[in-house]
Amino acid sequence: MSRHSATLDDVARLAGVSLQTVSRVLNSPHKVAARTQDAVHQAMRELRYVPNRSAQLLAGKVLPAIGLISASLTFHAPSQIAASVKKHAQARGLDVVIVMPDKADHPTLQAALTECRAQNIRSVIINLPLESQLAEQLVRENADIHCLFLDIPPESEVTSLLFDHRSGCRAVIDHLWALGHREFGFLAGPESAISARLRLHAWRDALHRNGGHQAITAFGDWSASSGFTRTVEMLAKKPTLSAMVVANDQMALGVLSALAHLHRREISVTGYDDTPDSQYFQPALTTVAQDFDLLGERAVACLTTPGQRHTLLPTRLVVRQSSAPKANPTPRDALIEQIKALAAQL
Ligand code: IPT
Repeated sequence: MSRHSATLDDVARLAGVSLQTVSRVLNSPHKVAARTQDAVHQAMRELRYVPNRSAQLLAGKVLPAIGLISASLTFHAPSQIAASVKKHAQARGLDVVIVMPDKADHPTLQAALTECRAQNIRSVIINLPLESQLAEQLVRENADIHCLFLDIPPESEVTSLLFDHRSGCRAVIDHLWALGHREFGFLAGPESAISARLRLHAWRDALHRNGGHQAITAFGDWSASSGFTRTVEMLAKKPTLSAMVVANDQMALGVLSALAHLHRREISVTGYDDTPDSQYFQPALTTVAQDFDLLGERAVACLTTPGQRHTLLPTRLVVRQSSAPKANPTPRDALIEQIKALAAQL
């Protein structure tokens, strides 16, 4: 039997639609009903249809691909998000071109969008922390590209898909408060990151709402090593703190390690993200879950079938062993801690 490659005609015949519909599914899926898109993708999978990208590019066609302009994939959350976007795009017959800029300023982002345009991509997910003004400027200057933003202030006037940080942050503080904690260490993400800022403000709000005001703040860079270093510094400054509220699980990993080194395992720790590894931290991490698989699915759906402008996804507190009732120190313990703190300052 001869093994000829399936053509778009074959796909149309199997899906029971016209050739024009197939081409619309590939080039402007938002104009086609979701059921028809599914039938066409199903036929493509069955026939193992492979588009000839070079011919499409030469013909100046918009490719069945989306762009993902992402924060560094060395971080757990953006890499989970990229994996999810890839999975859900693939299920819709779409390729994903990932651009990972080293900066998030206007020229760098404009260059990333120009690169997408050069590859005939007209739908792009942007998972980089951007101020509203910059996001709005990019949308104005690239009207031919449909941009969806994942890390911008909620009030921005552009299409966004964000997690509800307020409920997650409040749940963490209320949980620790109910366990008797009153002296907090807030370990925020980098000051330039929108999500870090939002989380810090929401923790402070929730703390004040409970009538508390005892918190010291430090800023990490999302990495485990910054979690380790900041914890040592924060405890030297305030040895009596009993709970560390951390802006992501990766930094929380470093916090747990520092507390083990300092023999301060009685201090409660909470993270943020609930990446799949977090339940295997020692102790298993209490954290705020952001469902990155759902985020990827909704992001791809939003680009192929545009709907509402601002979507807020829920967050959920996951309680594990790293948060516990505040330990009541014996006077002797308290004295030892004071001596250690003094020694650390020498
Ligand atoms: C955000 C993560 O919560 C955080 O852990 C860090 O990885 C950051 O991304 C990197 O940019 S999630 C983002 C969609 C706000």
